[in-house]
Amino acid sequence: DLKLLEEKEPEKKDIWFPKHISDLDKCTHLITRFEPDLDYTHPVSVLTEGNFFLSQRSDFKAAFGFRVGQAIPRVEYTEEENATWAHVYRHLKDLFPTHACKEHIDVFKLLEMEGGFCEEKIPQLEDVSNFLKRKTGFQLRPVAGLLSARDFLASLAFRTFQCTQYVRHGAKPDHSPEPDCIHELLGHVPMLADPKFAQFAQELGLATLGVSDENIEKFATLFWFTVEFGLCKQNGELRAYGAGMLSSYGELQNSLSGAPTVKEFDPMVTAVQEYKDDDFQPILFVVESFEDMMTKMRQYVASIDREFDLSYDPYTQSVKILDHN
Ligand code: HBI
Ligand code: FE
Repeated sequence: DLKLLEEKEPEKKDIWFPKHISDLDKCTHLITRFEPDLDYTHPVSVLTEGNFFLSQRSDFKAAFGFRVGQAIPRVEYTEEENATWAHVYRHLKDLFPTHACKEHIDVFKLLEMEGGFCEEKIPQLEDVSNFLKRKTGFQLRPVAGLLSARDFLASLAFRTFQCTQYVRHGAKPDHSPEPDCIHELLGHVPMLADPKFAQFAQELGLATLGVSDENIEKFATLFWFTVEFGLCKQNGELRAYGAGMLSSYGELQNSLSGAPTVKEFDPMVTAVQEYKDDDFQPILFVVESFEDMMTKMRQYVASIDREFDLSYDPYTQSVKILDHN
């Protein structure tokens, strides 16, 4: 049976993937209707059809022209945008002490002391990126929208987080149909400033380099149920560490309400769990600890038949391919 044979093929070396951090300039494949070569001088009404939340024209230009190593251009957010941020920030801060994991709570305090976080204004990505670099070596890179899972995951291998810079529309402050900077800043950034979590995110990224589309989909699903919607156990209680929860009042409250079915994280099972993103998550996975999550993920990664091994060299910010036939 041809299909079965194909499925057993080990991962080949001929799928292109970034080898050096500067190769991330080529990992900008958007899966929205926005393409880098699209003329962004088109009237906003054309570009934003079905994307009502897109309001910052300048951010798109910044993201399209961005090259590794450049400073992230500063954005002048409107009063309305800052008000949207303040609304979300205020409400979530009430829930964090009882719902967020310890790591998120600890880093959030630091972000307010030294990372430029405050209720009144949306922090600038450049300042936040510099904060992250000091904590874990992660950095932000501006991106114009939803990227392909392959490109998005590959950037994690280089401790780079592709981060949107625009803000959801103020008419629906509690909901964003696609990631916006409120989601990235309140949900992802605090976790990426935690050393153990940063290590997990990078290893997940490294595991995806050069794998088949089928495996990319599995890793994207693992990403979904960990980085986006993961729960952990701390002091005998459930706590949220997933950015999709930590950046949404409704989702965060719902996640610990008893409503979702909570299953034990098991990469083999989790990787093929179906999910949707149009309502509160009905199924969540819980990890015993970040160490436990890492151990299980490493076992899963080892089970994937990639034709080569990789090692990451932090001095040169590049990956080396180690052949093992
Ligand atoms: N692109 N900009 C951006 N932000 C994300 O959070 C994101 C993405 N592309 C894919 C993705 N997340 C995940 O759903 C997984 O497919 C990796
Ligand atoms: Fe996200």
